[in-house]
Amino acid sequence: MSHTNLITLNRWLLSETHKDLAHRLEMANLMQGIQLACKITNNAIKRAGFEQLFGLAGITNVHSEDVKKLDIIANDAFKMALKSTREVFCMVSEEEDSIIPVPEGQSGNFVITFDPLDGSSNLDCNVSVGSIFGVWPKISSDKNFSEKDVLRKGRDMIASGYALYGSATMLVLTLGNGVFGFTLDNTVGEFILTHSHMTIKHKGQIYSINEGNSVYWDKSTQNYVNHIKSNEGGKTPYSSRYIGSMVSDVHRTLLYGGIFMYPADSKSPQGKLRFLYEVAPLSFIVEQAGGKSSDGKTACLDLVPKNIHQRNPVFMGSSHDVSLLEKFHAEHTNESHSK
Ligand code: AHM
Ligand code: MG
Repeated sequence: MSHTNLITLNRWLLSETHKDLAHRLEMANLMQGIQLACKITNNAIKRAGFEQLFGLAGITNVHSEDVKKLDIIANDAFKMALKSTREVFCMVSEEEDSIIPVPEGQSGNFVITFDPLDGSSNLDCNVSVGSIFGVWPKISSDKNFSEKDVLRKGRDMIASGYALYGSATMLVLTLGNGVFGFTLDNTVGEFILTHSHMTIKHKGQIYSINEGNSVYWDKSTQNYVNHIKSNEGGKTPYSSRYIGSMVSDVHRTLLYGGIFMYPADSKSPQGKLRFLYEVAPLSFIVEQAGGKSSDGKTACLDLVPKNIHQRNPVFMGSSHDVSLLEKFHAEHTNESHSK
């Protein structure tokens, strides 16, 4: 083993000095649950070929998407590992129709939203996928949760992060005080701090969007993408990279800079990605790394969802790139108003 600085995620959580001890203990305990769910999911993915875990489960979810066997394994792992921490008040999962209750006597102070296995269309061909989570403090003072505990601004989040099941397994996390990346060392079964204070470049050179949808895009998205691809005035055209797993595309954007986009278009008028467990948690990470995340006009963290599975258009990444995209959107809006 050749680590020079062995800080495990557990130790790092307990030494987060900007919070009081009680909060640190609650958060460390909650994160134990999240780490455990990520390790179970990681193992299931790595062993899927031997244990017939690839393929469909034969049911559809609330979004009318085909559910894969691994989606169910990951969802159960998150629900069980989180409930058993006794720190969770209620949960929202991409895979469940309604808010998930926690039995009385086992409930705690945090509201958790998660996408247990994001990018699952990529699973069967061995392309990187991930898990995403957001953490909010509960609002209801009594034992029963209500929608007001979950239909809230992204800015109310106190932690968020993702696990990336790639060539290495990583957990990237913010507690509102910067972004930190931990890599799973399989030899000891621990997430070890490998990426301190992750920051995103002010301007990148990569754009990431499903270009197959370009016939459905509005003029502002079309003009913006044409602009960054052009070599007018001697500028270097941006490179295109699109994995189709949001966690992987956002992780690359965080490390290399650029912009990740899933716009609204005439086929998906609200975009595709869901606010509570995809857009908001990753927007928190990107902002904490010094980048920007916007729906084209408003910072995503300032949006308030109307239902738990609400979708939102999203543009996130280097602040220069996202600001320029917003300019194209504003010009397009002004043009359509003046017609
Ligand atoms: P999923 O949570 O059901 O896997 O769907 C979300 C995924 C994102 O990871 C990714 O950015 C997007 O869907 C890709 O969608 P598309 O295939 O339309 O480009
Ligand atoms: Mg998803």
